[in-house]
Amino acid sequence: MSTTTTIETTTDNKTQFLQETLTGLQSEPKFMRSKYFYDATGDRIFQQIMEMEEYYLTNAEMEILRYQSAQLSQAITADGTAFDLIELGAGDATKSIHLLKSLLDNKMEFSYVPIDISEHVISDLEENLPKKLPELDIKGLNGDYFDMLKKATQLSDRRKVVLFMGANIGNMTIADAEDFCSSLKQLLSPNDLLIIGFDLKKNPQQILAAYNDKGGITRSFNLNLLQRINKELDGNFNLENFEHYASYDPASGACKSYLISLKNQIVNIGRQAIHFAENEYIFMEISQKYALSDIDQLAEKTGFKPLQRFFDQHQYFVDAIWK
Ligand code: AVJ
Repeated sequence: MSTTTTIETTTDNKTQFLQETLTGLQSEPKFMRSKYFYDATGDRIFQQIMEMEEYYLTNAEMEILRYQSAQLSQAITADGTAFDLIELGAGDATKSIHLLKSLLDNKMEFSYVPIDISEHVISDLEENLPKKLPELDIKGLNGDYFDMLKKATQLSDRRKVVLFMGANIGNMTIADAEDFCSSLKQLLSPNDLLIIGFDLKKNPQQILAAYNDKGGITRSFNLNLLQRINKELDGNFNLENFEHYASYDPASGACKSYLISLKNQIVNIGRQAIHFAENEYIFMEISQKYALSDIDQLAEKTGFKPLQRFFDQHQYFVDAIWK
C-alpha cells in the first residue's frame, strides 16, 4: 500500500470517528459505536478476551471449525464451481484457517477476501496467512462491513460465499440484524451462501461472566475506547471516573455493557464539552444471544433459507448455512 493511500484513509476514518463519537455523546441516552473498540490496543485486549477462562465463545466456535470443517467445506463446494470466500470481521482468522485448509486440500478454486474494520488486522493477515497457506489467493479489504462488502461483490462474477462468524452479528440489535441480513441478501445472488455464527441463549450467569470477567479485561476493553478518544480526538476523559457495568437479560437475550459516570463531570473532546451527570451511563455494546427459533425467524424475515447447522458439543454456539 502506498503512503498516500494510508494517509487519505486515516483522515477519512478520523473525521467519521469524531462525528460518530460526538453524535453518540450528544444523544440522550449516550452511546458509543462498538466498532471503534478495535484500535491496536483494542485488538490486543480483544485477543486477551478470547483467551479468558470465562469467554466460552472462542473455544465453542473453534471446536466447530476444527472438527467440522470437512462438512462445512463440502456444503460450500457442493456445486463444484469457483467462488469468492468473503469473510466479514476476519480477525486473525485462527478459526477460519481450518476451513481454508480444508478447501485447499480439496483443490477448490477460490479467492479469500477478508474484511475487517481494523487496518492492522488486514495487513497482518495479508502478511502471515500466505506463510501458512502458500496456495491461498488472498485480497484483504479494510473498512466498514457494508462498504467493503459492496466492493467485494464487484471483484469478480464468481459465486460468493460470505462468512460472518465469531458472533459478530451479536453486536447488532435484532432489528439492526434484520436490516443487515436483508441488505446482505439483496447484495447476493440466489445461489450465493452465507455462513453465520450465533452465540446461543444459555445459562445467564455463564453469559454474564463472559462480559464481566473477574480479571477486569472486558472492563479495560471498554475503557480503552475512552483512551482512544483521548489520543485520537483530543479528549480528556479521566478513566478513573467511569465504571464498567455489564448486564444480561435472559428474556430478550440482550447482553449489554455500559460505562457509568461516577460523578458529575465535564469531558472535552476537541472543542466540544460533554456533560455527564453522576451515574449517567454510556451504552457501549450489545452482544445479542439467540435461541434457534430466533435464528430461523431472522433467516425467514430476511429472505434467507436455512440449509444446515453446526454445533459445538455443549451447544453453546451455532454456525448456520443460509442460502
Ligand atoms: C466480537 C462481537 C463477538 O460480543 O462477544 C467480547 C465482542 N465484547 N467481549 C462479543 C466482545 C466484549 C464480541 N464480538
